Amino acid sequence: MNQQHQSLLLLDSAARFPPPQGVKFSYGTSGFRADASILESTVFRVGILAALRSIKTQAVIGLMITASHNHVSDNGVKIADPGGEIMSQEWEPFADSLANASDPKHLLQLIVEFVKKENIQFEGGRGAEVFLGRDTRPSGESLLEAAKQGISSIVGAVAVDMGIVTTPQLHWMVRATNKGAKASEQDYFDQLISSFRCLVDLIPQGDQGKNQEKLIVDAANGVGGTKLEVIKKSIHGLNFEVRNSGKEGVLNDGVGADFVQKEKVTPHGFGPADVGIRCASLDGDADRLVYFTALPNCNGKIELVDGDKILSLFALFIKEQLSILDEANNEKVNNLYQAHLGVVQTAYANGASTDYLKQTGLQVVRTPTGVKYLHEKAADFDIGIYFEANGHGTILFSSNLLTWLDGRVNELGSTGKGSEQLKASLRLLAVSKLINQAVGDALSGLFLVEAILQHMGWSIHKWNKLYNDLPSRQLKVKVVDRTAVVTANAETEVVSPPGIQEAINVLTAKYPRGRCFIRPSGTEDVVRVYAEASTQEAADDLASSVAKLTDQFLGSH
Ligand code: NG1
Ligand code: ZN
Repeated sequence: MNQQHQSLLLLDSAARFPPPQGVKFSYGTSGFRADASILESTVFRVGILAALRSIKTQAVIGLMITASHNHVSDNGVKIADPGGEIMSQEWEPFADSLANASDPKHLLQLIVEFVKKENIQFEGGRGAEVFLGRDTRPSGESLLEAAKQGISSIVGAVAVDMGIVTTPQLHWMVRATNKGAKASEQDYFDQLISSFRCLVDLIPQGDQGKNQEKLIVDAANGVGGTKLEVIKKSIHGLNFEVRNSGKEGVLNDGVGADFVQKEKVTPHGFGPADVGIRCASLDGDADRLVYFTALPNCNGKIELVDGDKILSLFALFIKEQLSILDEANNEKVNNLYQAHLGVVQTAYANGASTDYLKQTGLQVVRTPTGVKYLHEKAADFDIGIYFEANGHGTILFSSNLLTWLDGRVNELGSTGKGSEQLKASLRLLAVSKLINQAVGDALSGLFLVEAILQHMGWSIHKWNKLYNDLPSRQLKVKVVDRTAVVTANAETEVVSPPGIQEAINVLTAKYPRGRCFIRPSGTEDVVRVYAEASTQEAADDLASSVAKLTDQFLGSH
């Protein structure tokens, strides 16, 4: 390639996307997020980054335009790596410096240096290919155009527009394409529907068809609603209704998983007629899922079934299947495989859920907040289940285990023996196909929850009684510089500024079952305070006194 031509192309296109003055962008917990009106230059530059990453990895890369559960006037952009997982942290500093480069010349210089440092080879290999997706935000259209311009300012790079998709769909498409599998949206739907069917067909005789009461899904007026309507046309064995599907009503405004989880009240569009019914909420880009049921005579108050409880349900089901296989292991010594099952949580997981999981004998690991940490840790297990309390999570299966399960199915299927083991193997394989292996996915999570509830013959009430959540409270504190808060030990301890952790400890010790921590948000310019205790009043009290403390130490605006 002609280097001069490439440089001129970059300079020329970058000049059309000047960065806003006085704004500092940071590739946070989930990419860049800001008010949509100031994001064009950032999205353009992430387009360049995506193309470079595609050349470097010699694979298809994803670029998703979404601000998830945030306000409709916000938007954001993030990258999906070749396996569909979120972008490697190694490239985050480059993303930050690209987004903050002051002018085209500076931008070009950064790119030239980085290409050299990373030894990105423009010649010889395949050209860059980037899949683009966006959620339903009106600003998505022009930001998508900016991304396309960024991509095409790398010579030979190709952008493929996947249209309006959920975040997990785009990640799934990238992963499937790079694995050489079928990767269209219809293929995604087909895989989801057929693996759900498989799980329902494997429900023990007698329990089939139980728990068939209607499910109502609040789709946050986002992209998940439209997709669910499509699935509804072809899925059997599930009776559900979609509300807040986005035809009217504002995205994430009084609706959706984030609202329901934080406010603990029913979303708009739900009323007294829905009391007691099993309900689910997605967030705006359908990568978070929570369940709830409205309480009688309580003005919209709900019983919340959060990500921790979804995790617990998944863990129980998988553990049950593994113990069926373990029994077989005991009989057939020559076919041993000790599958290592682990669950991964963050400090936001309700303390009662962690206790419960440990009591059932599961290995529980804690990581800092952020999908990148959870996902990475979960990948260490044969089956790693991770969830954030807010409803983002999935189950990862190791390829070793999947190969072993395939072998079991072939063997057991041909001898016709061991039908329980055969069923358990088939169930695990179906879960691995149903649940998104790239990233947390509200749609696949929802169908797995529904299949397991049918399998167990459980109502949402029975499920919710697995354990009782400890009351908790989350607060945000605006400070001058949130990066002044430095944490350790999976964000449960503050190491800087000095003295604050000791003060938090003193306050926390006053409350029975008290637990409290603060950390800088990766997606908002705030410090978050989390507190839990044996009563709601105590949790509220603890949270507000630690918020005050944070304000004293870090100074408010
Ligand atoms: P930050 O803003 O870093 O707390 C929030 C969520 C994360 C994760 C990201 C991505 C909480 C407390 N934090 O991150 O769990 O979901 O957004 O959207 O819910
Ligand atoms: Zn989301």
